[in-house]
Amino acid sequence: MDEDVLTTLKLLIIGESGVGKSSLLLRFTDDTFDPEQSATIGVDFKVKTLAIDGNRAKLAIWVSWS
Ligand SMILES: Nc1nc2c(ncn2[C@@H]2O[C@H](COP(=O)(O)OP(=O)(O)O)[C@@H](O)[C@H]2O)c(=O)[nH]1
Ligand SMILES: [Mg+2]
Repeated sequence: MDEDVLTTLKLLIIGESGVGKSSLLLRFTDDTFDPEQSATIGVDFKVKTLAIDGNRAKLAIWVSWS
């Protein structure tokens, strides 16, 4: 629930194409890896909420290229 969230942080993962940005994001948010994931279908945005010392922080994570 959003009212329980202490803060929302926006993160941007930047790097050259094919270095594993989308895979890193998918592993972090869903703990999965899809070896068939194509560049066009690749995940570019995910939200994950973490609990740290009893505080909930919402992470909004984008992927872009340099
Ligand atoms: N072996 C291996 N392949 C990976 C790993 N991470 C990503 N890949 C592969 O590297 C390619 C590029 O990954 P992708 O996440 O699409 O990179 P992006 O273009 O930076 O988003 C894909 O074929 C992935 O399956 C990894 O940790 N190990
Ligand atoms: Mg990608």
